[in-house]
Amino acid sequence: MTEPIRTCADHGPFAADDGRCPVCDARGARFLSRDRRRRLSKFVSGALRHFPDDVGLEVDDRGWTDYEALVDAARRKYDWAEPRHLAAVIATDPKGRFERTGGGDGEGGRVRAAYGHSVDVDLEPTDGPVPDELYHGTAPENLPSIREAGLQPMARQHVHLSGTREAAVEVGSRHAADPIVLVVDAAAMLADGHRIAKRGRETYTTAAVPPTYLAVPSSGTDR
Ligand code: HQG
Repeated sequence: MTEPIRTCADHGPFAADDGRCPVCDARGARFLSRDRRRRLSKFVSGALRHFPDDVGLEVDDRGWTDYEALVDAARRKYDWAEPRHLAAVIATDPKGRFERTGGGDGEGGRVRAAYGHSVDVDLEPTDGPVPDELYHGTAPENLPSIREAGLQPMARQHVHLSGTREAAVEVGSRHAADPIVLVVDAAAMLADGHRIAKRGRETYTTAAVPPTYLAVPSSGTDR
């Protein structure tokens, strides 16, 4: 569940379920409601991953866009959106969805989505450690096709995998009330020369997962 963003006088914006600054434990002041945080985050994700052109952004081949241009685009969409709100949404994202370079609290620098793109970008490889086992949450109705073709990127550029079962259940529940978790033999994929990159805090991407690396339940109820 998305927490509202609060701000600490000494340590700036944070999101925590107890409303207390993770650094000094002071009670934070209200900064951005849960609903506005969710709306801004969805807008930024969509703009950077899927429809930069539609909102007047230019994304380079590494996925970066001008931070100020993103602020302008957000303000065109939501008249209440201030630069400091956008900065806080980016900085406190729980999944590390966004990367920002340069610039400070409200201004300057560049920003990109760490993963999830459907637009054609070429993110540099990462050398973060990859666990031996990864997970993918999906809808039961996708199983026959996944058994046949493996995991395909579908509308995105890459297949997205999770580091934990719990995270995969959450991803899958975007697609179905009764999601299925598939186990991916990441160690075998790497040993065979497939590339897997860690992106954001808990997401791993790869070009595709052939069926041989997948443990797929035999039916939707067999979990
Ligand atoms: C399925 C979120 C039939 C696949 C998440 C999934 C993730 C197949 C759907 C990120 C298939 C695509 C991406 C095949 C794959 N036959 N169905 N051969 N291969 N599929 O939304 O992984 O919160 O594009 O199982 O956390 O659900 O937005 O991918 O159900 O990291 O930051 O096709 O988005 O991140 O759906 O989610 P999606 P996803 P954020």
